Amino acid sequence: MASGTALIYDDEMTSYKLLWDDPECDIEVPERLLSSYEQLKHYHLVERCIHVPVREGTEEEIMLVHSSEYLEVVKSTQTMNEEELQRVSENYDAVYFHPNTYRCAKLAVGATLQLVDSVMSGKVRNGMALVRPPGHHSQRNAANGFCVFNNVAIAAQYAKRRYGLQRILIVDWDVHHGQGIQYVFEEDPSVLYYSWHRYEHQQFWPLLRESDYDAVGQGKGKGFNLNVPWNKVGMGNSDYLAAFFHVLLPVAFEFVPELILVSSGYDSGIGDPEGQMNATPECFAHLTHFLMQLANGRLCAVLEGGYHLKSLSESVCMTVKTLLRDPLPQISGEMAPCLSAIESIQNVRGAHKPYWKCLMYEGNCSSDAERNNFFCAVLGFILPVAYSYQPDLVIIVIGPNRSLGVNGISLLTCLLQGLAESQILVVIQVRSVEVTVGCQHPHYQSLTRIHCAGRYSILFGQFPLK
Ligand code: X5A
Ligand code: ZN
Repeated sequence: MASGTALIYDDEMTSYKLLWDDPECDIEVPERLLSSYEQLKHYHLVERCIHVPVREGTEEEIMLVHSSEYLEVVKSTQTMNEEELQRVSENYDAVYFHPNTYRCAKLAVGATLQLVDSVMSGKVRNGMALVRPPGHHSQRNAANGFCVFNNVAIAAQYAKRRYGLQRILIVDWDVHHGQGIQYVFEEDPSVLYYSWHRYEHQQFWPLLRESDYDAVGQGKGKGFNLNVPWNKVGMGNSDYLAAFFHVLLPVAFEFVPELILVSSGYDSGIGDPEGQMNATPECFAHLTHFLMQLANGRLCAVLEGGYHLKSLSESVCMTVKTLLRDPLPQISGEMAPCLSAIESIQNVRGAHKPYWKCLMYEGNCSSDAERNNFFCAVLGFILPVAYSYQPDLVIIVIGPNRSLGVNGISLLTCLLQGLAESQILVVIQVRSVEVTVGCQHPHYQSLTRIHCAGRYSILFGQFPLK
């Protein structure tokens, strides 16, 4: 299996900026990329990644999502003067154009496709593309919300065509609703789109009715659009984890994606002026870690928003560090989700009940297959309890009458690896399943078996399970 993490960045994507006064757009600055890359260098993460060069996306690739008419409009901005640029920008909501915008937008598409190719060809296991302009708001015929071409939507269409993929998961953890992505895949059951977003009962930009939890997809795509609208600001680590445990992860494990694209915006992080949320950079490590357990680890993170330079760059580092499989940092703070978050989560689960087995039998797991039972217990109970307890050590005991196979034990252990800074101890019945377990603790690293008592032995060793 492929190993290694791709990092895609080119400073040419810092070559455009806002040229006039516009208080709505002035947060989208070149320093967003520069400071993220600087911070990656600071933590020596750049040198641990595999550098993949950017390229321009071709017109054909851009037209996987956009119309030729719109492409021509964007192209025409290359040679415009400031006054003309301002006039084109006014045709769209929260957008500015610069003479270099078109070139950078093509590079952002190309960078994203280079990342998909690196992962799909097996050159790397996963990776991140640091791009500007972002993409998830842009639409077939329109730029929107700082976005020009829909990098992630184009990447999903491209991956379907080029690699014949049948199931792609898009996780949009940016604080805004990626309505552009929703529109492209609304009727498409081969792309599962998940977005959480500041909503405030439709009082927050982009102020759309269709960002609510009841937009579940249309036609054949019913059930493949998951919106978690946040109706209050101040959502934090526990709210985001609860949305993962109770909405995204159960559905994603049932969906069985072949590739994950992350619309990786960090305006959902603490300090961001747009989001007004509280999730700390460590939270993004855990979100990344959970997604890495799907699609054979094939994950492409593509930058979207993020406007607090420090919060943004620390969160980018957490994401890349996790992709590189470093031990996870402990997650801090109150671990109970707030009432408003619980309400949103219950609403999405209710709206999606008809489409997903994992949501069908609430509180009654016994009626379906073993597999469903297992996810039900792990995501609905074990992980939430474990995360709220914040242990220093995790001990997994597997009893004699279990129905779990080695894959289940392996997944359970992987999902619990975000706890106790990856110090995990597995107690397992002798002679039933051969398991080796990883432990980052310096005392245990070299040990393979430290204790054998009665019917159980305690094993330590290299991770992951073989
Ligand atoms: C990519 C992104 C936000 C636009 C906000 C406009 N766009 N008020 O975060
Ligand atoms: Zn955003």
